Amino acid sequence: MTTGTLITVAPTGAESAKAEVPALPVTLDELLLTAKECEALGAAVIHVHIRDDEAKPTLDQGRLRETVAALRAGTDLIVQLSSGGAVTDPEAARLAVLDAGPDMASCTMGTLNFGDDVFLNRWEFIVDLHTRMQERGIVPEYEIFDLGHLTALQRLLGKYGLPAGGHVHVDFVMGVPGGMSGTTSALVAAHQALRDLPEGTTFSATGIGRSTIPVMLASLSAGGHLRVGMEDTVTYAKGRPVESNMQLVARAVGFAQLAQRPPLTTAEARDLLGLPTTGR
Ligand code: KMH
Ligand code: ZN
Repeated sequence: MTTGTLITVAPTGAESAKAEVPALPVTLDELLLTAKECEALGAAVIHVHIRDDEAKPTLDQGRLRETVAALRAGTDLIVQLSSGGAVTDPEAARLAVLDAGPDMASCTMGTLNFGDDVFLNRWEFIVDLHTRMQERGIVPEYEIFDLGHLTALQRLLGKYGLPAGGHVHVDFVMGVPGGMSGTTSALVAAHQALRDLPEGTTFSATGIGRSTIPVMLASLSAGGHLRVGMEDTVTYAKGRPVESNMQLVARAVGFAQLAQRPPLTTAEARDLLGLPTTGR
């Protein structure tokens, strides 16, 4: 049965510079305001990267904890911290993200070229992330940048068991130079490959840059969920910079409603993802 649509907002990311994208939320106040407004529009999950006082990406433990606490106090959103960080972040700092006690954390399922950089995700590192999340009751979102990442996920679950909560949720991140393309045919291929994962596995999809709209439409039509936000897209339409994350969430909500799959509430999203009914 097709359900409503889980909408995740990824408001900041690690790649865009505040100087080039002034609307990017980089301070805790900006992030919290964005979170509240996106929740009011229909987002249920927030995928969080944080910045330092110079607006540079950071995995500072104090800031991460403060951010989780502020989002919990100010919203009902499911808080998903990025364990991917920036391509320059060391593995130890990426693992330590879990110490901030989020509801969820991302877990990228393999190494890939990432534009001109390399996003390194060694097998042993993936195993560490997965098993530590199991031990701590943190629900992973497995980030799938390429088809082979689904094969790696099948291997991971076969060897180390299901994630906390017992439900498997993946996110297809499409259109990164070095990963799968942001096209309907790539989404169909990834969707078909889910057959090899546990029954009931759910997926979201996001298309980087101009692939955002084709990926959204393809995901909705295939029964998938949506991730949108300025981490992935800073241009709303040709020649029009994104004004705010709310603009992107509002568009996703409109598309979901057109598909007669309205946004899931945070309570419904918790149920779907195998999270406890209320936050920590
Ligand atoms: N910033 C990318 C290198 C994640 O959040 O887990 C990694 C990324 C994936 O954004
Ligand atoms: Zn991210």
